[in-house]
Amino acid sequence: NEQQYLDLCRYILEEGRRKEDRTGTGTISIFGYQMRFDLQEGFPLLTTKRIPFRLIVSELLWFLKGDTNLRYLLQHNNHIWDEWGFQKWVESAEYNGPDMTDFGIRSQQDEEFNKVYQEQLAIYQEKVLQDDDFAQKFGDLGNVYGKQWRSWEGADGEVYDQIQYIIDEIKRNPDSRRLLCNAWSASEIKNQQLPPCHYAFQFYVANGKLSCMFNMRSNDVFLGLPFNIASYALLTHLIAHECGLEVGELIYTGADVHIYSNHIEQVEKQLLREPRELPSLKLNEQVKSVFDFSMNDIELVGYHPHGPIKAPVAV
Ligand code: THF
Repeated sequence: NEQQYLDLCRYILEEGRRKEDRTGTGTISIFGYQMRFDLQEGFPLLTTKRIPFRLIVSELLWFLKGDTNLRYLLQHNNHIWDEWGFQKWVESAEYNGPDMTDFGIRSQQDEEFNKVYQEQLAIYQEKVLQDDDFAQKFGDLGNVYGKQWRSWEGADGEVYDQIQYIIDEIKRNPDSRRLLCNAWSASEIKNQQLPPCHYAFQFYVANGKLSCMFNMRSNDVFLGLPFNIASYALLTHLIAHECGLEVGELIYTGADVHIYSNHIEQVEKQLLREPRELPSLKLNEQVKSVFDFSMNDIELVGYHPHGPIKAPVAV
């Protein structure tokens, strides 16, 4: 199971081509890759480095609420999206603090600047948490995942809940080939702080088991991919739970699959480690609806990973 992830890392290190990217960091990249995880073998969370599972849970619950505002994530001590909200704030006309141009790159290269940046980021986080108006204006990432999943605005002016449709349809017509959610909207790109990386996913029911395939246009293999695999595995478990199904396979399809040039040492370090037994997932049996789960209803059992490996995120 986990070996597939390590094989992908090795393959990119060997075959990847150097490519510059939007963030200015530089990557080595391949195009087109697929992996299959049998969810019956255990929950696919990496054991060769510690992944903070609670961040995956709170991010998925945030998507499922249809929320696109950072406030919920900050309330749950989840900071994986902070940089994108902060970027919106410092690029706005109302920001008049110290210059934050290219803060992602500069904070890694210039220690003096990093201090000022950390101060500004802390002020921003505090305002999103405390100030309702500020949070509405600058804490929102635009029409990102939560919005597209739960309240897609159709050209007909109607609002569509794609997740509710999938759940209803699985119960009504499990053989359907339309159990699909699409987050990519040509007309919304300009309103999104970051256009969706995992842009579509589809479910499939056979032999009483629910499988899921998700597609990524662009994938940060060291930081993002372990989160993405675990997140879609969790979503598959939640929907299977509500629909009275077992879990089947999780299938990943990636397009531009890359390792950032400042993650290579970390990947090499991780490749020296032996995978351990996978954990398993325990859901609170009392909760039925996918939309009623909270943090305490979702528990990981038997997770004994190697230590964490830190790396900077490219913005
Ligand atoms: N942009 C980039 N460059 N990489 C991504 O993975 C990424 N994401 C989301 C949006 N844009 C992206 C955000 N998801 C981490 C994990 C997932 C993220 C962003 C950051 C991260 O830093 N993880 C750390 C732990 C962080 C912590 O403890 O707070 C780790 O070590 O795993 C792709 O979905």
